Amino acid sequence: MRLKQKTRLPCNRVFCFRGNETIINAVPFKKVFVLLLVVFSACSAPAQNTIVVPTATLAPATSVLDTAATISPTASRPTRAPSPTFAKPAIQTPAWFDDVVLYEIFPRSFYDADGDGIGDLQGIAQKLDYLQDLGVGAIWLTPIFASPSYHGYDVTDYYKINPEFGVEQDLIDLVNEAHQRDIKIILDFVAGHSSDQHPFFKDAYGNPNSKYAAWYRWLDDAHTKYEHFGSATNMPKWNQDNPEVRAYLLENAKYWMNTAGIDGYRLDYALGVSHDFWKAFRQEIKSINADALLLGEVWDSGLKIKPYYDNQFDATFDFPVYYDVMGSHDRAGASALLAQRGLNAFESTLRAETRLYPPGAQSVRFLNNHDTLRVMSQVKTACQLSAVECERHIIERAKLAATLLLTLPATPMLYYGEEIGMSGDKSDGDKTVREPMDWYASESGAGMTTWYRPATGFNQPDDGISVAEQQNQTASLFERYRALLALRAQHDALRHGEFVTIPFVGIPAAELSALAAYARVTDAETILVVLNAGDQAITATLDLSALGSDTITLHDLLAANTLAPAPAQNFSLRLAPRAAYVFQLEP
Ligand SMILES: [Ca+2]
Ligand SMILES: [Ca+2]
Repeated sequence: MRLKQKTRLPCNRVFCFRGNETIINAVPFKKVFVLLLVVFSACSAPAQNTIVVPTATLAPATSVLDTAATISPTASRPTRAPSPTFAKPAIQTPAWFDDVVLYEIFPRSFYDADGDGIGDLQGIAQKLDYLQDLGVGAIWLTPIFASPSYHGYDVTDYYKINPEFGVEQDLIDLVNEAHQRDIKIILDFVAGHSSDQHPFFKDAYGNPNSKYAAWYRWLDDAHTKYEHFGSATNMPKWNQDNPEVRAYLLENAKYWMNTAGIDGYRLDYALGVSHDFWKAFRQEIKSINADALLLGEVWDSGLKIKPYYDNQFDATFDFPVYYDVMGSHDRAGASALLAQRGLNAFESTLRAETRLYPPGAQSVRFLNNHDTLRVMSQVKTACQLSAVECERHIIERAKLAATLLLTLPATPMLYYGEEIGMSGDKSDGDKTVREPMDWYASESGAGMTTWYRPATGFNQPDDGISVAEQQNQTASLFERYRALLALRAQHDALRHGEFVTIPFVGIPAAELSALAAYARVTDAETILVVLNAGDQAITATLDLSALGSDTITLHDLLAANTLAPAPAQNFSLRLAPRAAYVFQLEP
């Protein structure tokens, strides 16, 4: 089979696009999200084609764990025209981060090694095999330093591991054991504020003569009123204009790089710290390890995120696409995954980001984190069917969400427990999205954390939501996640491929809003992803002519079956409700 010559549009390491130029140019980057201070998180259709083709009926996607290995290598293909050059200079970012799946751990809730009910660093080390088996390549730990709070975003000693989590050697051991499995570890760094229990703040409070008086930002002469993070008076802001403060924070960040060999930092509430500080931060960290990752939390629009790629961060979290998909971080029922508004809004946002960000800029794709509703709580809908049927629908939609997460450009991130469908809706504060990782059907056993077990909690025994109940169950959400991570690892196109929008043909707008289709394309292979978030099965016709062949044969990577060849320009697919398909084009 010979491919047609393909044209390439601008692309950087993270995002590359081809497709309908009209769509590209008509959609400005429109979304500006107001940063809501979350207290503790410091935190078209082408012309109707009259060719009639047989409809390929898809078998339900069931298991994939054993399918990817049977895929035959793709034949070599003609080389395409080279990419155009760019006026924007590329930034140097750690290549390893393009190839991993990141996993966020809230240490207190993950795994308890010493039986006190509180998750700890030794516990995380004991579950590295679990994470490796899942396919995780990098771990972000939320704050592990001394702090009076359960979440740790208010630090009292940047040089001391929270004794509840362990000691310095535990972190060194964890990093070493992770590295033996080729897993990276990044720590959360809170540069914007300290705890009001930090000894420097205690010394400076109400004491203008304190050695540390100029370390914080006072609002009165008596030094009793001060700037703080959001409404959290227990989080006084550092005065980073003071060179001593800057040196103190930078020395500390370097300390953990040198002492524990960590692989970089997630920079908390980056908006609260000056660009100048972050530039100095980058210089210091990269001087120790040029391959270290600097991942900034810039909870804002693409326009606000852009400046942080100027000699500051390698990567940022993709909040714009997050909001396209999930709708709201603190309100259920707003997600495009519920088919109530256009599912494919993320496509124009991805294009806008490509235009905005410099080549090489990295992003993190995510559906939830410790500050947001859990994705499982976002995909629940009012359901009039039997409890069993309703549950099945929710899990199908969670699998759809997972497929989107793991097939789009950028580095995907899972929030612990997402892979088993833990719920959490912030209805009773942030703790509700930080419940103990549910390892066992009974919710008790080695390593289960117990620090937060309210009667109203989402975790319940024998509800099907636990690692033990889902591991090796081919239809489970956990096994779908594991399969998708494996696909991403095995298929370079899913990690590095161009993003190509695939148009639907002749579908009414009302039905179109529940659908999305896109391809990930390298010279060696093409992966096609088709999503139906609606509650109705639909026969959809796609125009696959952008993929370069006149006739297309698709191999369903999740269901392990091959569809009959059909004309590219008018490819008909029967899509089940709440279903996601990942196809490889047969060469
Ligand atoms: Ca413990
Ligand atoms: Ca459970």
